[in-house]
Amino acid sequence: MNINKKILDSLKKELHRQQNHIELIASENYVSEEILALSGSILTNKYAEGYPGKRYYGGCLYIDEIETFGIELAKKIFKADHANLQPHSGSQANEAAYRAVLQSGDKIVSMSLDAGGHLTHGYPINFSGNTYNFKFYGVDSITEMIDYEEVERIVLEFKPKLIVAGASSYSKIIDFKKFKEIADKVGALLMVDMAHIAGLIAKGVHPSPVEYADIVTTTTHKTLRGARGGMILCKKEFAKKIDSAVFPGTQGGPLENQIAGKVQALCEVDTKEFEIYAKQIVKNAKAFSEQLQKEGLRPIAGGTDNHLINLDVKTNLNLTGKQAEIILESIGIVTNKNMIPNDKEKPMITSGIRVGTPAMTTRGMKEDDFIEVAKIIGSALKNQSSENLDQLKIRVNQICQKFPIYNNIKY
Ligand code: DSN
Repeated sequence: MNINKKILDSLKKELHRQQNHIELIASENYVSEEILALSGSILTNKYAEGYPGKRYYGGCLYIDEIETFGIELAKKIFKADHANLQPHSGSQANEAAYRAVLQSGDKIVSMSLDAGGHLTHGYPINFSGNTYNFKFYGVDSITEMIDYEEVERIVLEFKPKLIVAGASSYSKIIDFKKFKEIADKVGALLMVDMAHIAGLIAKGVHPSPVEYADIVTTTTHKTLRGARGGMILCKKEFAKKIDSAVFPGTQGGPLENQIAGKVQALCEVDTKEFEIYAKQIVKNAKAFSEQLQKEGLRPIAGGTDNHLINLDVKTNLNLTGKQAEIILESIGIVTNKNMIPNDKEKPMITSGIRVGTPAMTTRGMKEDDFIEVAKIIGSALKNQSSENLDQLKIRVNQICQKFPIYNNIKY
């Protein structure tokens, strides 16, 4: 192997970083070595525009076998009529989903970004906000949870063609049945972006949207712990439209190496071990949230039902999210600053941080370990003296050594 030295140096440092920090970014995870191998496999060489059995290129026999296997597995795991594994990302899955059922200018109701939604759910400078006409719901100012009566009021008034449920930073159960009832009142379609919670849904740890939603989009690399990319599930009647909206509507050649990594992830999801993993993610998040609250960080919506906790660091600790993120990174704990409901700070500053348990649960951490990490976080945010931070850095390092990852990888 003769990897360019500059790239190799950075790769080695990145491996060291991934092994030696506590990863709390709620949307990140550590994939298996099998998935790493497939993502970097010879499948990257192949063009396969089209779908299994109907490709624009020759030589797709084995590519077809892998993609068909994955489609069938995705349908089985999520009890879906149809699956498309080709979206390169969650954003492209959402773009294709909109394109499949909407015309430019059509009306959509979705969750606002500051309440926990996603850029592709209508943010003004994103393609979604530029192309379609969005109206947003937020969260109740007291409970900080979705107020379904308010969603219904907005939907009845705005009469959208599509409702989007799902979020990037919402810690409570989402009632998809309720969303479907609201959609039916105005004859709207329901799309669910389950990117964050797909792995929990796969194992019944969060209620599934699949029976209620016309279209379900997801990424494959968050709680699903697969190769980086997207996937779309839908009802039978939308299958053709979804497939054409992905290719040739919004994409060209599929990344078959990534698709193989998604299929391997689905094989891993389809095991008892993954069910134990998904349940542990939530148990860990609950224990983590309770201890973080004791440390003075205020969990938005009072706690968590899933894998993530959005924390207000302003009210009790008088920090911005940006400051908290920097302090924690200095001791080897990686989080991201995050808007909290009705945040007065700008998106690059924020009053909160978002943390999640999927990655460190993959490394084997249990409730007591997360309680220990919560205490370290509390101490770091309350006492930023260099003596304290140095001590905490040592404790973080001990935790990383106790829960090793990728020890077999040598670059
Ligand atoms: N960037 C992802 C997240 O962190 O939630 C959403 O796409």
